[in-house]
Amino acid sequence: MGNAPSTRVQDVLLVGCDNSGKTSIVKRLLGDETRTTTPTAGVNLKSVALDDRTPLQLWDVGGRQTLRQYWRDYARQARPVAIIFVIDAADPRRLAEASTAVPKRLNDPVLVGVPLLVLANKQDVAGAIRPTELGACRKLGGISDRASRCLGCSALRGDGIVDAIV
Ligand code: G3D
Repeated sequence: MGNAPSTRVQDVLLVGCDNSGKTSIVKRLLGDETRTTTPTAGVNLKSVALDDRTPLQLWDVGGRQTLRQYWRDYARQARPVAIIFVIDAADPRRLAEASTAVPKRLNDPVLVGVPLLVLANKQDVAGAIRPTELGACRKLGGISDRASRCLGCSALRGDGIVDAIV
């Protein structure tokens, strides 16, 4: 997400459907090994320093349908430097849902041009959609208005998360 050292905390917004693994990813980044998660009701704010560079504040926002209307409010509070869009790659049925729910909320003025990292989570599951199959994010609602990368990870195994973010 950039190489310039900074002491200012940088805010990162984590979005995606419920059950995609957002909270598990945050736990991995925090070094929390517990497997259990509870659905995020509003937003969980967590600070994490992955290396000696910029500390990040992660905004893990609830992904349930009824909560998505609030993403815009959190985005306006966070003014994020990056957005992480988490996909449950093991559940192709919800890809369509994710690909409409997230892109339409990226249009907010405070999110214009903010770089997007798409994490195709649950790569440990046999048959999970590979990041390359997501067509460099083009299947995800035709997002083409910003820099974006699409990478695979597994919050369960801890693979691919830190590398994707630093
Ligand atoms: P959310 O915050 O996006 O709603 P969670 O998602 O982090 O709460 O995860 C939802 C469920 O997916 C959890 O299972 C969690 O353990 C599981 N999960 C998260 N990441 C992975 C992964 O990489 N691989 C696999 N196989 N499962 C994962 P439960 O059973 O607690 O609902």
